[in-house]
Amino acid sequence: MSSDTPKEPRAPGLLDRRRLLLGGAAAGGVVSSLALAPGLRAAGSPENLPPNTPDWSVYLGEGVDARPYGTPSEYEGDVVRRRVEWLTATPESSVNFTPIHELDGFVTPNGLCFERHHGGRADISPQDHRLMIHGLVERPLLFTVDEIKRFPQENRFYFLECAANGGMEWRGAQLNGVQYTHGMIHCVQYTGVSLRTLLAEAGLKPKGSWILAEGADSSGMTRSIPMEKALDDCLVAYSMNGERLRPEQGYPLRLVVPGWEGNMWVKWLRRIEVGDAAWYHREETSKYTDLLPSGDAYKFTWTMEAKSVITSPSPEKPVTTEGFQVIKGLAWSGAGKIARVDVSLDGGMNWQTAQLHGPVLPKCLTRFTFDWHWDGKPALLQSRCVDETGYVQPDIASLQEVRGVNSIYHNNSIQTWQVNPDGVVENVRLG
Ligand SMILES: Nc1nc2c(c(=O)[nH]1)N[C@H]1C(S)=C(S)[C@@H](COP(=O)(O)O)O[C@H]1N2
Ligand SMILES: [Mo]
Repeated sequence: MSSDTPKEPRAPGLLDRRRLLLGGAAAGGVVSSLALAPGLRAAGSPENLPPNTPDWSVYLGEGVDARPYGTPSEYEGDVVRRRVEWLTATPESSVNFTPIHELDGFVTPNGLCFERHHGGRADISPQDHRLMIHGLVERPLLFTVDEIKRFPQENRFYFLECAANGGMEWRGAQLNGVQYTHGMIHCVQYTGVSLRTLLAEAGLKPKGSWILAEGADSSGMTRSIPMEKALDDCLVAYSMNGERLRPEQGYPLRLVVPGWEGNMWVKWLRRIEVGDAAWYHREETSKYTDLLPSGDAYKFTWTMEAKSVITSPSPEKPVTTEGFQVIKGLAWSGAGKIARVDVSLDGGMNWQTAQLHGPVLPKCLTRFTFDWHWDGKPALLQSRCVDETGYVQPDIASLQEVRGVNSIYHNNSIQTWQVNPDGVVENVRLG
């Protein structure tokens, strides 16, 4: 037996609490001007804490008839989509953002999927909706929604990213929150019928080389898609995450164009016209273009190239204590699977490999984490992903070399978060 005097038992494990920062009254940390997470702000009611017995352990809860359709805990009320008021003139032709800093895993809950509408949300009765397929086909067809559901079914996970995600960040750090810099993205499991099956039903004529997809909303949005993609992996979807599409996401039918910019994923889909190359050039179509420094523009940039971001710590998720932290983030590529994610703690001088949390699926969000011991010193957090084609997520300087600073779309550059000694996290641009 040791003759040593017994020591104070040391708390085992990772979370040995050292200097508590934000929100810790005992900590002596600098209190940030940022809103604290609700859990930290509200100190809670001491009568609910051990050794006392809280009410919920004493009284019966509500019965199973109280909530026929469930909603999140009332204590998660901050986990909502948000919009930036000055960004667009009206809320009908606008966008809101997914709170990606609050989510785990890779699936976006249906009620939190960002919305992008050009003419507001259409609320469509499925009985009053039809999908027409016509143009260069043998048999023009008009489908009811129920008829679409009778076709062989596909179930696949995909991310959808608006090409404008990060568009405000081209010239410099703009929006101090990952919800706003990266939140025009969601990832759900779609159920639907392969577009190839529907086109075969109508009988494609050999000259058909494009499709034009049109929505039934007030913007009547149309997008042209090359036939090769239409016959590859596109879906006409009627469900997301197991339930019917939400009205915001195109109920009762939406086009799914895996890996390609969100604008092509026509919601409230009512018409698909098959055309040839000459037809395509006559047709008024909507597309996003990428302005180049020369004044020329890329007419077609379809694939959403590999991108990643650290979602916590982030401006909304400050570091609250020194010591062990899990850095969490998301990576995705419209070209396939994510192969690797690296994390830098010093603004890109040194990189270490993060852990990927499966399933790692093609054209899908991939969750990564990186274990970090924060010593309380300033840090510059970055993530950089590589996809299965070998494509490496670029830094903003390399993107600007090609695209200049007047672009809006397709900014997939590396994001930097600066962690200050008080734990506050800020969106910064290096260099
Ligand atoms: N009919 C129709 N489809 C549409 C749009 C629209 O305004 N009307 N917006 C497009 C754009 S720009 C994007 S980014 C995605 C957004 O999909 P979401 O609202 O499900 O996030 O839908 C696309 N499909
Ligand atoms: Mo978009």
